[in-house]
Amino acid sequence: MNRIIMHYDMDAFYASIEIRDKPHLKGKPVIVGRRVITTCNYEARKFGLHSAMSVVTARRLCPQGIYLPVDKDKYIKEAEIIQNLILKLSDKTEFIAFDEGFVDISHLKEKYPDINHFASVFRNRIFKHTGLSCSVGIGYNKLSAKLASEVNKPNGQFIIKNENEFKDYVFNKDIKILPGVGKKTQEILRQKNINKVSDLLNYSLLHLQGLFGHIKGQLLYEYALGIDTRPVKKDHKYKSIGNETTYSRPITDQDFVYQTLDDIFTKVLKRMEKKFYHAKTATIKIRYGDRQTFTRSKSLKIHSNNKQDLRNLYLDLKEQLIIDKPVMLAGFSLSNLIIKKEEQLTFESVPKLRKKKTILELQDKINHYEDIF
Ligand code: TTP
Ligand code: MG
Repeated sequence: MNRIIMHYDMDAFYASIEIRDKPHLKGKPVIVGRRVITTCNYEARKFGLHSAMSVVTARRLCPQGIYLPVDKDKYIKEAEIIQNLILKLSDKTEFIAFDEGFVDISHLKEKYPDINHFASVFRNRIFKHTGLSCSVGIGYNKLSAKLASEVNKPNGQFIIKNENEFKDYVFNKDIKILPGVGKKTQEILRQKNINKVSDLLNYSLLHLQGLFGHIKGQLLYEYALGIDTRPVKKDHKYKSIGNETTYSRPITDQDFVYQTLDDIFTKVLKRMEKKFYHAKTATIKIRYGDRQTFTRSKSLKIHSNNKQDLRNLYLDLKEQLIIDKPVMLAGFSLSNLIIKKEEQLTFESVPKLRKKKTILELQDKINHYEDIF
């Protein structure tokens, strides 16, 4: 393999954290989410439960399940621990979700000639540090790595070494296995009798481009052949810091909604400070009872961590809110973030800051790979 790419994905991430912290839940169906399921463990999935299902339906299918609220702050902290561990292995990492990412491990070829062994070492190491299991796929590009990590999920690993192995594993699978093939694309493909990945190759590149446009048509054609030249992008920046509250009943009291937003704003600001972030853009979001969503964003000219700047931005957005019907959800976020650490350092504050190494700081600092893996 020229490139060796690993894709990792934590198993039933939020639910696994809850079970780790409440060991008496082990072996029971555990569901995380309030109105809809955010995630559930594999025991709960046996009852047909899955993310995005309403909790009302879930309770009907699995009344004996343990239903827990979402504790996002806790999960974010856990994600940071995992990401920091992975950054010790390679800084060529791309975190595509809280619990999932690609790592270019080509440089480890000599140290770990047996890739299967490496995958076990990696998974054991994550488990040792966090008490959580993950699934790993290793491939010759991002596509093969991502598909490989699904094969033996949960708590498993799989390797796709080259295009021939890709063909063996992927050709007979349903087209929905390919990234970018959502419901709409599937509909168009199935009308053309393209159901399996190999069926895509009954059509020419030009034909697929005619159906899906130049870029997507080419992508589908290449994916079907196992070709994927996308690099692992080093993008460790959190895209935003924010929070949303979903009410258990529709709220008509405007002041109550304002209070929720004020609370969220205060918390967001605290997290910003903790991480030495400077933000440029603020976004406010309301979802009404009729599922209509109202969002407004506003940006500063330059990044800032000045509380008053950010508060003014927030107040401007709050003024634009129209609360003329019941509200189901209220949210606020700061995005367009950068990290700046030129805060006045006193001698006393230095050791304290050192402890607060974040992913972003590590990204800048790691120029050698620790020998922990
Ligand atoms: P996933 O990796 O999609 O799911 P998972 O880790 O729970 O389960 P799996 O074993 O299949 O990987 O998502 C990671 C976490 O992100 C998940 O624990 C909950 C959260 N999440 C959401 O907040 N919203 C969503 O729509 C989904 C799918 C997940
Ligand atoms: Mg996962």
